Amino acid sequence: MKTLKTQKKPTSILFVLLLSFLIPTMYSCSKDDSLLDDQDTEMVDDDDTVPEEESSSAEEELSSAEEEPSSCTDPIDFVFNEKDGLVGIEFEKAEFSDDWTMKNDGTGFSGEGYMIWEGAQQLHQPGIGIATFKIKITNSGTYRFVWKSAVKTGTNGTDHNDTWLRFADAGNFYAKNGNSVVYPKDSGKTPNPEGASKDGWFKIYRSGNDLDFKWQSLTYDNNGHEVFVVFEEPGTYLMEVSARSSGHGIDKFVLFNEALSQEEATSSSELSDITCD
Ligand SMILES: [Ca+2]
Repeated sequence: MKTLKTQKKPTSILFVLLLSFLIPTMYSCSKDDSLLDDQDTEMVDDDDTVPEEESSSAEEELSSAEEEPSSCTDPIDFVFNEKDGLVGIEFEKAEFSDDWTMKNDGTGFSGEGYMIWEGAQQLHQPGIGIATFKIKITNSGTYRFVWKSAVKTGTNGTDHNDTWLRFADAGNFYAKNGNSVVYPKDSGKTPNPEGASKDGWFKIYRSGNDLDFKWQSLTYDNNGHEVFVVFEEPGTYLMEVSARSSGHGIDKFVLFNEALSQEEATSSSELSDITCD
């Protein structure tokens, strides 16, 4: 019995000790929980991990936003997007080789400058010093082509005033003056213009002794025909330019649906959005 008593006594002491420990602990736990809640709330604000996730997703957004333009820095990848029947492109926005040079003297140009051919004249041979523009057409139809160019060599408006142009994959590429319609030589279509034309290329000239930049694109010698291209369905089409006259400076060009006027097309300072392949 004595032994039992002595055995019971430590147990009840332990129980009391346990209770005395548990009660305040339980109380303080619930209190601590609420404190912890408060701390957690604060820690959400201060905790690095949560904002880090936010900042990493923000970084991803930023980098993906940066990727698009950064992957779009090489002119060879540029695709120019037609909108509302209008395409407007600074001519210098292409990949140029050989003897094409960008210049920015004077005030008659827009964008970064204008391109000028400083190599040998190619009066009878298109396809030298080719530059290409990929043009994405959403609104199919017949578009007129006009560029803004200047005579930068000499003082005669009939020299150093032209460059070759071709739309090889469009549904039609022709020039028109009143009822007269002509097609490039070697395109398989007739009639063809007087003056230089070869392998589907038109010679595109400006005329007049007002040598500074102006909007004018004609073909057919001494019988100015305006230039048209037919995009029969939505898609991406290739426009090619190649050197002809040295000293012919080209600043910008527009392609506009025939429902628009040249004035409407050339007075717009809006440039076609550039995307990449
Ligand atoms: Ca320009």
